[in-house]
Amino acid sequence: MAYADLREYMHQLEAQGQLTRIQAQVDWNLELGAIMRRANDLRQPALLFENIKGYSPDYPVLANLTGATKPNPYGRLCIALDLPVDTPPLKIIDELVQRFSAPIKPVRVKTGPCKENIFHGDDVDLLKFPVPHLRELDGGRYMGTWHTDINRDPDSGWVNWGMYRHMLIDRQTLAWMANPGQHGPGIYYQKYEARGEKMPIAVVIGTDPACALASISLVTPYINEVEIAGGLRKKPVELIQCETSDLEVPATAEIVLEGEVLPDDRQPEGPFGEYTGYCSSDRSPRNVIHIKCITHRNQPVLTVSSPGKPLDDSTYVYALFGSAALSMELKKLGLPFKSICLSSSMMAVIVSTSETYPGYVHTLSSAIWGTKTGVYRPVIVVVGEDVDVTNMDEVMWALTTRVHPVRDIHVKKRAPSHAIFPFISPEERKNLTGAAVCYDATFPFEWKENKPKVVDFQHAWPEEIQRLVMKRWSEYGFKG
Ligand SMILES: Cc1cc2nc3c(=O)[nH]c(=O)nc-3n(C[C@H](O)[C@H](O)[C@H](O)COP(=O)(O)O)c2cc1C
Ligand SMILES: [Mn+2]
Repeated sequence: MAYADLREYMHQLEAQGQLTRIQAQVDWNLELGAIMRRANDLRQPALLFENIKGYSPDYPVLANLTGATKPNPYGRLCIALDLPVDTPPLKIIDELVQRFSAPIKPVRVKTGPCKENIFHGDDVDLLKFPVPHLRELDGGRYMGTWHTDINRDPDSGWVNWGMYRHMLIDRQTLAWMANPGQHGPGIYYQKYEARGEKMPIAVVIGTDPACALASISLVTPYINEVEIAGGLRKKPVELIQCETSDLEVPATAEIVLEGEVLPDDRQPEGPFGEYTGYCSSDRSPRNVIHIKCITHRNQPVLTVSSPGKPLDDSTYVYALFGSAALSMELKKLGLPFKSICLSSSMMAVIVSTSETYPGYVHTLSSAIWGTKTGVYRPVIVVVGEDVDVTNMDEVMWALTTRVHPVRDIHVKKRAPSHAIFPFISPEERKNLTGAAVCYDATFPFEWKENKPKVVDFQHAWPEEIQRLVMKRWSEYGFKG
């Protein structure tokens, strides 16, 4: 079932006991963020803040949309994707691969609820929305934390959707954390700024879940994420034209900010809590979006997420999308592997495979580091096919029992580094050089039949005994 808009998803969450309405008055300054984090840590439902200090109830905030649930942390993501709430992560990754492989083109509409209110020029006021200051460490109020940034490659038909954080600078200006390796920023730096031109951009907040999720899908360049969103929801996204540019936005969005990024225009942005679980990047001059026009629905719902230490409310979900994208890239290269999963903090890639030739682990890890999704993953762990890449107990067991400290730790010096990596030195942070490591947690190829034998139910008894025991399980008196 495709959700027509954010509100349908909200209603579905509520119907499944996955939405809490908070009617008590809450301060947007730190209190809201603290409630979000604690509710997430306690695996509480998504939160609809209906009474924010200094704001009318007509301006609610929806938080923890994909926050961790129990017992399956991915329960709300499952609802967003219309999957059974107990779908395990590897099944979700498989489903994502299938839906990414079946993109659906959008359709155009002439009218839509996102145009219920339209403000131009001096009437543009971002402060009319209850934008939260989430954590004390954050450099300001963040208005883009669960949204879609839309920009167009001027030389081709490519329209990119990405989610890049925005700090509020003033009532008409947002900062833009535009990391050069990302697609939207890449289009800007390589095309618009290089030519001294300003770039139209639309910041779309509060869409049906597929649109926000497509914006973090990590798919390869020249793919229009709007088609990925169509594939995710199994129905075309309805797009409507912006008021001040030829960009198109989802017609049912809650809030649309239409703006421009000017060349060589920077203002201080950050710091902000990040997916690594730390606040590592400095306050630095970053790109700026000048908002020319706001359109919004009546009673617009502002969506908010708060990245941080795993499991946070959003980036551990982002890891599954990265896993699906990476899996597709390795399959395209014809490299055999069983499963792949980015760890929840996105710093590690865990991949299971059986070695097809001596040194295959190097082929696989080099290929991962050669993709956009893999380039900034400083840790790769290669495990045998018997290890579940999503089960950290099993991964740790393989790491501590199969990695020979001298033979199996392969360090890549001066690997590309992201400014937000917590472990790099101040010098490395300046140069954006760091290091990466591949842990080969497989036994050497040449050991062949002499590999140590695993002692668990599947490996330590003959199959007929396993079958017999499973068949007679209830006869022994077991209930589960
Ligand atoms: C909550 C959240 C915040 C994010 N913020 C940023 C950001 O500020 N800058 C950035 O480059 N990527 C950020 N990302 C990651 C990108 O959205 C993600 O890499 C996406 O694939 C980018 O789109 P692109 O591949 O089309 O560039 C964020 C992801 C999430 C889930
Ligand atoms: Mn992209």
